[in-house]
Amino acid sequence: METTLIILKPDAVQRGFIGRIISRFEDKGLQIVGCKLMQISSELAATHYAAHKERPFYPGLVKFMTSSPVLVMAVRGMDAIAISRKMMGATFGSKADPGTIRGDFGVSNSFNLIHGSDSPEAAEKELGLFFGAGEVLEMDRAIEGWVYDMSAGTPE
Ligand code: IDP
Ligand code: MG
Repeated sequence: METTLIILKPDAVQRGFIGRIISRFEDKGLQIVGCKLMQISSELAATHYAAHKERPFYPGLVKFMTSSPVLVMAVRGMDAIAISRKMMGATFGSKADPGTIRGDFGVSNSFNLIHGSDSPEAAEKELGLFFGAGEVLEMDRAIEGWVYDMSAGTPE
């Protein structure tokens, strides 16, 4: 099982898409194991997006991400990282396929609604940045055996 960091960016929160976007993850069978509304500080935005520091869009990105509260989620499931990235769609709203979150809810290339970790290493690091001890929970789901085929003992 993988756990990934999802951020519903300020545009998603302001536009009232929290419920609809969370529903997509729940509908897919992924499990929400951490969730909170928070205001990202400039320091946290800088650390989170350090890889983009030299890019021309970086100052605008930090300004955007700190402009209004975000909803951060820890999302768990088999292949949760790749599945979430597919559900998000391509980076630019103008290019993202219909059926994806970015493709269905936006047209902007910078206000693109959602962040998702892009690798297991990034997920571990980013979950540590946004969640404190005890904020990502271990919890059994009663429906687990219907979300996954558990007949061989492991999720399939
Ligand atoms: P990702 O969010 O799909 O992983 P990245 O390339 O990691 O995309 O970029 C991080 C974020 O920076 C994007 O989600 C978007 O908000 C912003 N961004 C990326 N490229 C551009 C650009 O060319 N113009 C404006 N904003 C951009
Ligand atoms: Mg990225």
